[in-house]
Amino acid sequence: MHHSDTDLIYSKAHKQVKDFAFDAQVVEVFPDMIARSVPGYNTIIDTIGRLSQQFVQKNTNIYDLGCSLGAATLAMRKGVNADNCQIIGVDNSADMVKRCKMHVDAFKGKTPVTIVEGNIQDIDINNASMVVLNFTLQFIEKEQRQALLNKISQGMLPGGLLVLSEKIAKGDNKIDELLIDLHHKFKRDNGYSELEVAQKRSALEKVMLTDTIEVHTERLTNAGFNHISPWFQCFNFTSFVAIK
Ligand code: GEK
Repeated sequence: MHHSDTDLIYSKAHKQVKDFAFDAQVVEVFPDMIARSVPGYNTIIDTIGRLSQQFVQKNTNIYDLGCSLGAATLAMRKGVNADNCQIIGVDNSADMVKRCKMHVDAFKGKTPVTIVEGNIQDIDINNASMVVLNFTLQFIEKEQRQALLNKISQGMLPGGLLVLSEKIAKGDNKIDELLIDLHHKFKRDNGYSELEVAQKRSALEKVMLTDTIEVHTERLTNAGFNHISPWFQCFNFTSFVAIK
C-alpha cells in the first residue's frame, strides 16, 4: 500500500482531540482505517455481495446508505443478477462522495450506480428490494433512528432485505469492558499505537452512540420487519439481517 494511504491521523498527540468527522483527511486513509478498525469488515462486505445475489428482485432499487467510498455498493454491483435494477449510494460527506464516484467509475458492471450527496434522513426510499446501513445508523441521533428505519421499511417491497451493521453495547459493564478491550487489542495488533487508540476513542465519543442488540431488534420490529436476526458478531460489532 502507498505510504500516504495509511491512517496516521491519531499517531501524534493532539493538544485537543476534535470530534471525528468524515473530512478530506479521513477520506484519504478510509479503506485502511476501516479495515484495521472494524473486525470482520471484509467478511461483512463480501456477505452483502452474496446477499444481493439472493435478495435483489428484478426492476427494483437498491440503497447503500452512508456509502462512504462505495465498498458495499461495489460488492452488490458484482453480486446482483436480477435485471433492470439500480443502486443508489448516499453519503452526506462531500469529500466521500467525490472519491466514491471515482471508485465506482473505475469498475464496470451491468447494474447502474448513482452516488448522491445528501442526508439519508431526507432522501426518498422506494421500490427497494435491498437496503444497506453498514455502520451508518450509529452516527444518527438516537431519537431519530426509529423514524429513519420506519421510512426505509415503508420504501421496501415484501421479501426485501435490510442489512444493518453497527458497533453495539451489551449493557453489562463487565462484558462491555471485555469487548472494548478485545477490540482495542485487535487495533493494537493491526498496528495502531496506544495513543492512536485512545485519541480515536475520544474523537468518536460524542459522534458514535451505540445501542444494544435488544434495542436494535425492537426498532426493526417496530419499523415493520418480519424476520430479524444478527448474522454476525465479533467483539462489539454486529450485523443484522431484517426481512420485510
Ligand atoms: C462501508 N458503509 O464502507 N447521511 C448520509 N451519510 C451519513 C450520515 C447522514 N446523516 N451520517 C453519517 N454518514 C460504509 C462505511 S462509515 C462507518 C460507513 C465508519 C456517513 C459518513 O459520511 C460516513 O461516510 C459513513 O456514513 C459512515 O461499508 O466510518 O465507522
